[in-house]
Amino acid sequence: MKALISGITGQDGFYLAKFLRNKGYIVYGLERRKALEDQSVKRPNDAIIIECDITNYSSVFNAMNKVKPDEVYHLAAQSDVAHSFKDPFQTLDTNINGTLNMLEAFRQVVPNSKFYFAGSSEMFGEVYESPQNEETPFNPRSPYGISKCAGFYMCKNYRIAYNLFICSGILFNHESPKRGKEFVTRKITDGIKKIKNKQLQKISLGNIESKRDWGFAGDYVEAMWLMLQHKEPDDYVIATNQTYSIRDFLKEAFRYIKKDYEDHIEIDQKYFRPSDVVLLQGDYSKAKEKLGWEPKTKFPDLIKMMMENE
Ligand code: NDP
Ligand code: GDR
Repeated sequence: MKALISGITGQDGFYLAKFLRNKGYIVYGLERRKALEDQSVKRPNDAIIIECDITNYSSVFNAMNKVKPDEVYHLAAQSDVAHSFKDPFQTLDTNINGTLNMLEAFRQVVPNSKFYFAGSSEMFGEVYESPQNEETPFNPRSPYGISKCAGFYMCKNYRIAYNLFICSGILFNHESPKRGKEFVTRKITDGIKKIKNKQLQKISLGNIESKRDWGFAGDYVEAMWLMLQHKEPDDYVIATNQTYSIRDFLKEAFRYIKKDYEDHIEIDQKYFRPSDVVLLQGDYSKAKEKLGWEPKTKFPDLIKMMMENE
């Protein structure tokens, strides 16, 4: 079996490539060109890399045609919600046109294969109900959330119109030691390491009252794969059904250096978003029932894993 992953250099690409290699897949990954080789890139060394920018259709078509994958995992995106307010144009271009390029190349080259799209709990935005499930209406609150809604509906339309095997995962926040430092959990664990090493006095943060449903990336990539093994293509919420504030995360993480978080953080307006998502909590019952998937890693275990890595 051949799998093609876009976004192989990201957190999920790392865990998914490892997971699929362990299942015996030949794994190909799309990577856009970088001027300088970045030593910190987390690319797994067991994937075959193809240079491709997903915003360029001919580049995506050529990659699809070269690999002719059995399964496509479309993870590449401008995934930083805060950044999406600063550069909505690039966010929409990458996340909407990039997804359309992937879908169209898939339809043209390997219409009998299977396609996974990385949807997001940010599509629920200002939530209409809690917990959120597959029936909860979307109400996005950022250019990023809007771009993921567009990708989600495009996938659904390709599935229905052309009878293709396309699934969207509506994944809630998932973290790991590989999480980018622009996201709040890794920013905190990295900051705590620096405080311990006396390289930093205080971590500057924005809204620490917002609540997220945090899981472990390693658990969530299995759900992506399971969706493509099911007999019918469908969309699934992947979450833990537990929600915690950033403040809860701070309290738990600071225990590892036996310090009070309140002495080591400062609130800076520059980290507040023009509009933020207040609360997310995902009901993963459908994934449990149809895919037999459940999260394995609990909130304190996730923080332990991230702190021990730091
Ligand atoms: P990351 O930000 O860690 O990785 C994003 C990946 O997309 C990187 O490999 C990046 O490459 C690549 N990429 C961005 N733009 C392009 C482009 N134009 N051409 C080719 N590649 C590009 O994200 P995650 O691994 O955390 O998330 C994976 C996917 O899941 C994303 O779509 C994200 O939006 C979505 N998601 C993530 C959740 C989470 O909590 N982690 C939750 C829900 C959805 P480069 O290294 O060059 O920047
Ligand atoms: P999110 O993750 O926006 O949920 O998107 P992020 O970690 O960026 O923010 C979570 C919450 O923390 C608040 N916050 C801060 N966030 C950041 N990044 N930096 C700070 O200093 C800070 N202070 C407070 C934010 O306001 C927010 O409320 C992630 C991404 O992986 C998306 O790609 C994915 O789709 C969603 O999760 C589900």
